Amino acid sequence: MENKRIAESELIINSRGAVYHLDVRPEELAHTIITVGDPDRVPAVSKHFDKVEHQSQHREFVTHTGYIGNKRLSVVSTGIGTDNIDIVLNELDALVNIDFQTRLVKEQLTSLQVIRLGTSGALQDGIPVDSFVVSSHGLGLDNLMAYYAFENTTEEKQLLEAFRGQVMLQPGGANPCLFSAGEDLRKHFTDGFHTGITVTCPGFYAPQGRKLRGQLSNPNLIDNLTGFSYEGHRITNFEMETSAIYGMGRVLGHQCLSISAIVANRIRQEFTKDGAAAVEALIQKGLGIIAGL
Ligand code: R1P
Ligand code: URA
Repeated sequence: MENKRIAESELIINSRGAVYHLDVRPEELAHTIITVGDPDRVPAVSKHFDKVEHQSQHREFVTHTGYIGNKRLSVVSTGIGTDNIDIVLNELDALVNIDFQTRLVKEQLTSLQVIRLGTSGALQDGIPVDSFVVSSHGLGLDNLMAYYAFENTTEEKQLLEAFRGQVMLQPGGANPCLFSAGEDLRKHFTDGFHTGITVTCPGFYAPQGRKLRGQLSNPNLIDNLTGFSYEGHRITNFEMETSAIYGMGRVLGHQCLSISAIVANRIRQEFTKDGAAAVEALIQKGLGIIAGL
């Protein structure tokens, strides 16, 4: 493919030489990156660093870069939703794979490690609040990935076909997509984690089967998702970013993993008594593994 200069309108670099939305310069980013939804969770992660060498904030995107021992890490907040993941993953990729001087894609590409430490709602009775789930796959009920060209593996195609056969979505609704986790990362996160397919939704209320005053177009959504089963795979949880992180990782060539603290169990209709403690426990357990990667 021709390596064409990327115009100023397509990749926006500010007066500091930093990528527009994140306000981060290439040298300010580590190659192992923790993403969190909540900007306030960035200092909750970086307080465990031995040293913080960079801090920036623009809109909901807060970045801290530093070290645990010799391991250089960045923690970046994404805000909520897959539309934000489109921005964050493209800009993280640009920071390592596009030369900001020439605006050309680099000859030698870098594959980042991207690990989401988030919160989520469980869809199985046996996954209690305050436990942790590693997403074996992200199944998107939004439409971000419809805008990108990508290849699915045979296993992903089989899972998607089984999902389409078993789970009735409302007519004219989502065209589901599915991507697996980065296997090189996932193999490190087994002990003390539940594992399963994570459904990524384009909203928190009706898109996750929550009914307050608005009537649901698909009242059976939760039952259908909980009952899904294919060759030992089941759907474990709901949240709002994982499928886009995995999908963009596939498109751009990065290793991605999503891990969630379960703050709600939708089957038991229970909510954690201390969400901050659940997230802090996930951060500590996650960093213990990530620092050794
Ligand atoms: C909704 O409350 C938010 O919480 C979950 C969802 O994915 C969504 O972003 O993750 P975070 O706690 O990481 O933001
Ligand atoms: N985040 C979500 O998106 N859903 C939940 O139920 C809990 C956290």
